[in-house]
Amino acid sequence: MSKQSQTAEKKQATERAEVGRAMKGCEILVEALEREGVETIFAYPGGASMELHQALTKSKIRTILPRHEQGGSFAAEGYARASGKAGVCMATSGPGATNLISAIADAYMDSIPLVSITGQVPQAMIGKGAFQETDFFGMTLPIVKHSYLITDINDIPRIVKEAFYIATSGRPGPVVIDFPKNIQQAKAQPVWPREINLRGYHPDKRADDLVLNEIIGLIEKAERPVLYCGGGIISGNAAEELRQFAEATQIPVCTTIMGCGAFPETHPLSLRWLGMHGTAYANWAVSGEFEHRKNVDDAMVKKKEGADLLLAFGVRFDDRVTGKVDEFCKNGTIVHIDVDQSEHNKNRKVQLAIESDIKYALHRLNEMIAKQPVQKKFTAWGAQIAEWKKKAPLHYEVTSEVLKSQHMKDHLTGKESEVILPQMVIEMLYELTNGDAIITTGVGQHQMWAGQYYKYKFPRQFLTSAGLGAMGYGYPAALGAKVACPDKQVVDIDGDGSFVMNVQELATAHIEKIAAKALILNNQHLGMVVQWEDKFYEGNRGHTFLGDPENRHQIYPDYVGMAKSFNVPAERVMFRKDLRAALQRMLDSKEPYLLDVITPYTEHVMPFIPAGKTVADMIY
Ligand SMILES: Cc1ncc(C[n+]2csc(CCOP(=O)(O)OP(=O)(O)O)c2C)c(N)n1
Ligand SMILES: [Mg+2]
Repeated sequence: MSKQSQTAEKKQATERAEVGRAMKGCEILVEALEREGVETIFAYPGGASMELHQALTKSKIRTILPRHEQGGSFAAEGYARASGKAGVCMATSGPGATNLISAIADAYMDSIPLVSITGQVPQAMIGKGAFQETDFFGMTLPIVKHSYLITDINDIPRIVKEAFYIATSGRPGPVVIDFPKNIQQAKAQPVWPREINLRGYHPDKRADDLVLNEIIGLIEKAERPVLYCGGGIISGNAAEELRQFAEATQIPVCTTIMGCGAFPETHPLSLRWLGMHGTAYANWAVSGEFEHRKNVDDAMVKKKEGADLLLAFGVRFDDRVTGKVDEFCKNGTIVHIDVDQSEHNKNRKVQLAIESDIKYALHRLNEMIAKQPVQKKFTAWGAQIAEWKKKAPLHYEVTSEVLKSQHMKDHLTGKESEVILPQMVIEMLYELTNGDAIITTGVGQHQMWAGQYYKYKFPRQFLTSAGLGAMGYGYPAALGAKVACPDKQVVDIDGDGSFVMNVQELATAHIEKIAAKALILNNQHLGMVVQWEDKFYEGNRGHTFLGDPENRHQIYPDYVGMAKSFNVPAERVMFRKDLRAALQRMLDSKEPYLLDVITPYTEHVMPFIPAGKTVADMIY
């Protein structure tokens, strides 16, 4: 473009823009947030961001004060995951900003639209080692979709508009806006742009009909097709299109953990989720059934073929899903549709890679199929899957391991039949909530059981830190989800280790009247690490006990006492006979509530494919 026409275009854009009254930089930023439709911000103040808080006090935006920036930023993510809108968090420079890093990394891994605003020291102090100065722009570069350091007050309206557009469009992700204090205090007349023009960023990708036709051709030729769907279906709002497509073609659907709820898990075509702790039948359907081998050096002996066509939609072949990637769907043709081209052939080489918005691709496929229905019937394949489902359902029982455990000796002598297994709690919660609650989790065994024993029926129902696996995510995320969906029952199914990492957010819940529930599956251990110790280190405990070693009879710490000190009602359950009524009291509560359920630490999450191993190494 010539310089002349560039100037003409700029002039035109300015003419189209709206000019506001003179205000301070901090006020411009807050008005820009309002213009983006932001209703809630999770923000913790400090020297470099108090100007922004002053501006927020005059805004209609609801400012929620978390008790730790990590809690605030996880809450913003929970809000984003539950609502589909961008979550917004804010912190001061230095330690406030660094406390946001886990959530930014989490949003990056799980493709969550998160806008993080940080105060920065005045421009003249940048690079001088000023009090509470960190190079937040530099520090977050590898974990953002995009970032800005504001250097000119006149850029604020454009930057905020771009930030929200980038965070929410295409493959969503986190955007950082670092905001020096002197610009917050300066004054200018904002120019509000009506549109944005980002050179080189065209997120609206659409597959062409030719390639979509090829998919239909592959389906007609296949004998054993499987849909493998991820979080992209949810962020792309394509769940309805997926259901139509699966029903029209009768192709069974497995999802990733990120994809839980993308396809109703109560549907006959659902294989639930696959991978390390996924269902045996989902893993077999994708990679085939093998004789279980005790030794990884033994040959893999195949019993039944898996998928000959894998339709990987909005999914990224994460290692917790694929295990040893060469053995993942080894003999199948793989079609990968993703809006982010950089995922194509990254972890797994595929035969057909298509860059497209998944909602568009599925919508168009459905139109084509409506005109010309798929002729192929997958009757034999359906029967094979039904057989696998029957052979290896998710299951649990009170094992002799549990009965012999220290847990029983410490707490249940003479009342052995009253022991509560974690899986029972989740199944009961599923029943009592009719499967309609929004569930958040910490990270560990409880997270996997929450995925297995609660069946997810709709998108944005299961909010979990999947790619990053950040303990402490559950309760703050539940607060964010409850703010986004006040009419929904929101329950954080948490571990004792994970919950205590952000326990301070009980204060936020009480003060802000956010009735999110915390259901702690308290095994007094870092259960998931214990499971690996049992499996790979002969049960040698490497700092995985969370209780008081000098008094094992006492549950430690006292979560009920802790909750009560925050004025959050709470109770503890040890015996099975008390569980149902206690869960009901928790669900009936109109305010936040903590239920501490004591469970044995001896349970292992099953099925289990050890990291980097194959479906032949699966225990189920
Ligand atoms: C912030 C963070 N630190 C450490 C880990 C490693 N880790 C993964 S699961 C786990 C145990 C979690 O214990 P708890 O929350 O009690 O859940 P449980 O497995 O007992 O259900 C640990 C330590 C992690 N995922 N995140
Ligand atoms: Mg635990």
